[in-house]
Amino acid sequence: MKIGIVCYPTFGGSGVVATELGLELSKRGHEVHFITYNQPVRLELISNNVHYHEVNVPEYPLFHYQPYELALSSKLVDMVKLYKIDILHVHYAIPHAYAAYMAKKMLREEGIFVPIVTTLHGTDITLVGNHPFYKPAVTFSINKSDAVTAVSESLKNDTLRLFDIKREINVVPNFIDLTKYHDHFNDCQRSMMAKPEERIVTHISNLRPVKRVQDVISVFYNIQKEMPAKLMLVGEGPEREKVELRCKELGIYEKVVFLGKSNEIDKILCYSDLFLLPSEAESFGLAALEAMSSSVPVISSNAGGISEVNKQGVTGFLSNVGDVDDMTKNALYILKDEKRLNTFKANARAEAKKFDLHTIVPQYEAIYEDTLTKC
Ligand code: GMT
Repeated sequence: MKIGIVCYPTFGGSGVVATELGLELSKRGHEVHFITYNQPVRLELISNNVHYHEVNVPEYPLFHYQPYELALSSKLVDMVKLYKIDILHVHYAIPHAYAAYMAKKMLREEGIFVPIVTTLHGTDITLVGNHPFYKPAVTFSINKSDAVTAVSESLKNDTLRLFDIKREINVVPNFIDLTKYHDHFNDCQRSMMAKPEERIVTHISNLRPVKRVQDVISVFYNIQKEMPAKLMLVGEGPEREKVELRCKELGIYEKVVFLGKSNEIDKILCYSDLFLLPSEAESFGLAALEAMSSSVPVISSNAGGISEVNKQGVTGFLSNVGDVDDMTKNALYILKDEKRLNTFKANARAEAKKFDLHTIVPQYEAIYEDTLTKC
């Protein structure tokens, strides 16, 4: 198949999933066209089967807001015609599903039919899309998609609860390339990051308020009072400054390593002992799955779809949002006993195997085939 993928090309989970999906589809013989405003961060290799088409939005002073949806739908029309793309798979409803629908209508005028698969990722439903300013357009474009998928049961239920959806929503969970996350990395540079007796705790996110990074700091503060420990904070975002300040106030700045945005998540996770994800909302928690693939147990909140990934008492523990004391108690329970820590590590890796890309990607292929047959 010739598949057009639209996504946010940034470090966010939806862009990562879309990119990894496109790369795997190309390996499986499909021709994949990424259509987005920048080269996706995890897209390192452009090959015969993987193409990248940049959406340019010319700046015009009259516009207070540059019309990205217009530029995207025009680009989609051009690329579908030029490369004879069979199907468009858009990740994140806003504004991708809307732009794809407009492209589909324009192409229809020329006798070309291209179906649209929309994958809902989380904040496009729970935070942004639900805003009254966007809701009618989001509802419309989901209903007008030829197939809709959500990355967890929880997100599917949220979508049905918050929007008037007349389409079936298929749950296709996020996936992981297990070969990229080895539990015994050859060049795992633990000794460069911490002393042998220190436990390494890690948090990876876009440091937005929804991630509750302050809870990460509180839990880590409590942990390091009980045992030697280091915190790896990976990612950039609006909370960073406040978090740095708090670390200084608490006197733990020396124990926190701010690693910024990184393309080497696997290397950081290979020396981590525990992953913290206390989010306010999380449709899936791809970062938790990445941690588990590296044999890192997870201490998380029980928001949204996290419980579909992190299994209570098996791969880690889940607490109510904001319950820092419970998270601390659970973290110490795992970290204080070497044997127990190793059991949780092994369980985390075993559970992650359920999300192997070789199991999940064929589910998307089946949806494409089914959609093409039905339309
Ligand atoms: O977590 C974010 O803020 C980024 C966001 C995105 O759109 O990239 O992540 C969402 O999609 C990920 C991939 O499907 C999910 O793993 C995240 O749980 C989801 N984030 C939220 O629901 C807050």
